[in-house]
Amino acid sequence: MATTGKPIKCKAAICWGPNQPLSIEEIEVAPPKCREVRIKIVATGICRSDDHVMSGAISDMKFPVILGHEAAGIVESVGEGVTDLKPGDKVIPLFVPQCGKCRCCLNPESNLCYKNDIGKYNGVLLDNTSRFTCKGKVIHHFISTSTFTEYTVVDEIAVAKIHKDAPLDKVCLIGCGFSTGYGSAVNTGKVKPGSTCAVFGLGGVGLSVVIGCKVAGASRIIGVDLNNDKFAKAKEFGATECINPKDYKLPIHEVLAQMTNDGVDYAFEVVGNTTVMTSALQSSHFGCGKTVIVGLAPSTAKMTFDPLLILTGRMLVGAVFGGWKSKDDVPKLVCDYINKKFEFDGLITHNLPFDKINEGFELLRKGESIRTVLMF
Ligand code: CND
Ligand code: ZN
Ligand code: ZN
Repeated sequence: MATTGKPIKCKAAICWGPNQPLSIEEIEVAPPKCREVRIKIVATGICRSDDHVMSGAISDMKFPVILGHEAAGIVESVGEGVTDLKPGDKVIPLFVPQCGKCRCCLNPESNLCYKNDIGKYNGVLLDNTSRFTCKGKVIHHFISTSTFTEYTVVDEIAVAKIHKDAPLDKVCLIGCGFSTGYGSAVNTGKVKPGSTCAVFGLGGVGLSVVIGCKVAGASRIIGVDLNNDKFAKAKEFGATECINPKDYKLPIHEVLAQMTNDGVDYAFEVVGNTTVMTSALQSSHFGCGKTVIVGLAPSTAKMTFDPLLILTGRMLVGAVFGGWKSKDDVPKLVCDYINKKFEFDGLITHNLPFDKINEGFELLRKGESIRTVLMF
């Protein structure tokens, strides 16, 4: 390609600091170094985790930063030593990398590769530097991905090659929302056929939990949300009932206990609120109920609960990216989507041109969108 080995000037949305809109700027993207890949992003989704950073909920974030972690694109060029990718390949960036060598990568039960940047937020690639500059300033990367830009650079272990027929404007959701929710049900929760599930929070990730519970054969899937507008879509995706805590005087875990003969088999927290996490735990059945934390709480929040809840046999688990081993599993999820094992196009309620990114965040904050996919 004409651009190989040279810096690329392109548009990106910069987050200069918390509590301000993103600003569309011209940036310079350096060529990929050894074992790195430069990608032209084609479509990127807006996830609540990006909004958490913008709202200042993640206190150790480094600014300025290019956010975005749910996307699909095409390889523009590769650095030295990259053998599994070439220019023109369709790819999905991975916010949980897979190095294949660390303790977690070698453990079949774990997917949180040591090379991840979640919770550390160093905001750099593995060589400890950034490939982005704007107005003479270095701009940080975000959780190994940074997709709110026309071009990004990622480490080879943080990008997966996908099927050449994959529609990028849809499968971008496999980069986070869909896979995180779906995997939380089928991998982390290991939902069993005939079971009863409760899903707290019916956004893009929560609805993907609903899809996972349904594929796993759950017989009851109860959606819980403060916004009644989310219920129609939840039922389309497989929720058998939906309830709004505002409609009840009783605490929601007592309502669920009455509905389910003392509690659900699986409860999923997909809001990012520690009070809701405790409610989810309380809604699960003693002796056998399992609660899965999917939501990202503010960095200073603490969850409190009576340990007797655990002593009496409830399980509390959690995972990032639905427990998937990203580099291995993302290509398979894309094939499963192409082969119609599941359907999630309905999660995309809005498409906007990239320049309207702030409008996309407003739609999410007002509860009007599920997923907005930005197109370049
Ligand atoms: P989104 O904001 O679309 O959905 C959250 C839903 O929760 C909305 O429908 C709200 O109305 C609802 N809600 C808010 N408060 C309550 C409450 N008290 N009780 C019940 N429902 C409530 O968010 P999303 O679907 O994009 O993301 C959901 C969470 O998942 C969020 O915390 C995000 O940061 C997290 C997440 C986790 C991971 C991971 O790897 N584990 C990856 N991406 C996002
Ligand atoms: Zn996400
Ligand atoms: Zn690893």
